[in-house]
Amino acid sequence: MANNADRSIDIATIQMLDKAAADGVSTAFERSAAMRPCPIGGEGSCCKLCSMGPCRLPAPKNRKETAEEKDNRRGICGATIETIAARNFVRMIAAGASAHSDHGRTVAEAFLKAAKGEGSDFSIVDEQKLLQVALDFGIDPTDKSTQELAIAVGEAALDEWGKREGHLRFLSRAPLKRQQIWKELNCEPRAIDREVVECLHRTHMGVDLDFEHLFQQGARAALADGWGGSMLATELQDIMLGTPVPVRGRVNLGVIDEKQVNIMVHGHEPLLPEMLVVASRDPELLAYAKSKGAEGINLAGICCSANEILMRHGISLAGNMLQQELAVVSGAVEAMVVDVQCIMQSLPKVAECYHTQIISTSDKAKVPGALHIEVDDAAPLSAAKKIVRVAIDKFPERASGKVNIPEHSMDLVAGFSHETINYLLGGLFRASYKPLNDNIINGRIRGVAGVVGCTNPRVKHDSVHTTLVKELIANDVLVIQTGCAAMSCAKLGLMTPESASTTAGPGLAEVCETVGIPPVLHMGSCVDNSRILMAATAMVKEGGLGDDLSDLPVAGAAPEWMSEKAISIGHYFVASGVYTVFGVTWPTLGSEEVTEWLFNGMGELYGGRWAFEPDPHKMAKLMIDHIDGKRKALGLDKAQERVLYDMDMRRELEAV
Ligand code: NFS
Ligand code: SF4
Repeated sequence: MANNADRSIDIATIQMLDKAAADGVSTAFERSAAMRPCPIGGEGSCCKLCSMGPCRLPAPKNRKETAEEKDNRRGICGATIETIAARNFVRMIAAGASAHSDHGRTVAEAFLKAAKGEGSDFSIVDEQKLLQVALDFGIDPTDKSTQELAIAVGEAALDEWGKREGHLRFLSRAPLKRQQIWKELNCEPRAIDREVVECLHRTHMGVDLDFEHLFQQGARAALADGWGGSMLATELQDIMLGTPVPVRGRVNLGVIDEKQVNIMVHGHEPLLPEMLVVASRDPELLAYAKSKGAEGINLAGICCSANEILMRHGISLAGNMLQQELAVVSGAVEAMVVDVQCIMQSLPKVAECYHTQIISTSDKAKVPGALHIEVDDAAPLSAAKKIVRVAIDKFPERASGKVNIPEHSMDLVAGFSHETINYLLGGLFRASYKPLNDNIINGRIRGVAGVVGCTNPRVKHDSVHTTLVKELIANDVLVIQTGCAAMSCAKLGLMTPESASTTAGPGLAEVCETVGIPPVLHMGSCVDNSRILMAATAMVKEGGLGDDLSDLPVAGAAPEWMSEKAISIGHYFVASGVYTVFGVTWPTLGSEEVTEWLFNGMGELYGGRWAFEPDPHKMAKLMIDHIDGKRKALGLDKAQERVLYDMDMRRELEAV
């Protein structure tokens, strides 16, 4: 049997993996050890787009192929390895962009209902942001009531998915030079749905057969995600649910409470989770929980649903993607409520071993073996109450002999929206990015890195994220995070302001201590990567760091990525001018030419480029070298030594 300590650096995870083994429960960790990834598909050399194939085109192993051999390496239709690898990649972008954007659409529909007052549980909470979005949309707010403005914004927002003319409205938020680059490359997204559809059309058998031209459409769809679907999701959620401000919370499986009814919310769209927050505090339901012998109702989250309610309410994070099965394995979870994305089909199977009820809630996603309680996205409170009731009814079924909750959990501070960073650094009355820019210019902060994305059992859980991030902050790079990556680092204590003095380099630590922020900032869920775009744009607009996103001393990474959404995110960062490094594996390695284009050629056009490096130390070096290169180009290159995060420093951190 594999040693579970080799599978994760997280004590709570290892403890639950041991329990799963003892309980005879299979987990993704174990299945991943048993499943050898297909090497041909893994490198993007397999095409299954038509029934003349599937065609497999692996390069010869252990030797360089001749030019003639390579030219003959073709699918039945004659497709080259470049076309096949690029088509596969662009389809990943399309799927990822559609996931984020369809989430955005759900939010926009609920937003318009709320604006119209059509029996919605939601209302307009952040009027300042409503006004900002209206102005960015070119809507004149004069003589409009809040309701009229919200309706105008909601209708304009929904048009972004299918309008017939023009380009996405939020593109105008980007620095002018970036907008010019997009225009010259003819990759400005027109309407969100259209770009995804065009990806699928152009990658259909026998359509766009020029790989560089395929990537132009890939960029359009990815930008339609970052500056479209994701940004719309974030902004409309903020207007309806509140823009996050710093909030304390806790993270890891230890937040499951033996004495309470435990409800895990898992998935992505925040509308139902918001209402579960309300329902879990409902006096009637609390009394009902007590009548069943529980002390209360404990709501906690997995994946991005968790990040959303953490950011706005300080609700605890139970864990990241790979911990979803393990929460159930604790034996103390009454219900796991899922909607869309990153839901493992194994959950009902794991739940069979305990008393946990898996509840699916989205009209888009059913899970065999789960109880389906469909939620009307405009009025989810009654569904939320029904769900909480189901969970409470499960409490008496809990078998105490099967309960073993990890003790481990950690404090964190989250809620760093782009607006919050503005206020924190500049003060409420003169909100500004100037202090951040100044500290980058004077070298206290070397640069900024966005470290985002999933967890993946192909690498040691949480270890690539945390090793990379520790090395970055030790080198005075301020780290901003979203998604599952954020939870990996939070679990290690890197998201407390106190951690700055022991983990950050002297310059970064000084800034963090002065402002009272952690060296690693939690910016939210994966659609909230759009907050990172806005923060980077604000840095450009503040001045002193160049006139485009590609001039900034910043870099991005998804060290443990697994989902197609991560590829879409990476591609919109690259197409926005950001150097972006992925770990685990790289899906175009089957074509040297395509890979070379993404890693270098793309940089000449877009100013941003991809890189692949699974080793976190080397990844840190790539990112820091890139940041230093940008500093040099800006004339900010005072010599700085790279600090390697050594064992002593690591022990010191683990001791806190
Ligand atoms: Ni992002 Fe969020 Fe996590 Fe990856 Fe899945 S939860 S949208 S895709 S696994 S970071
Ligand atoms: Fe093979 Fe071409 Fe069909 Fe792909 S599209 S499966 S390469 S024949």
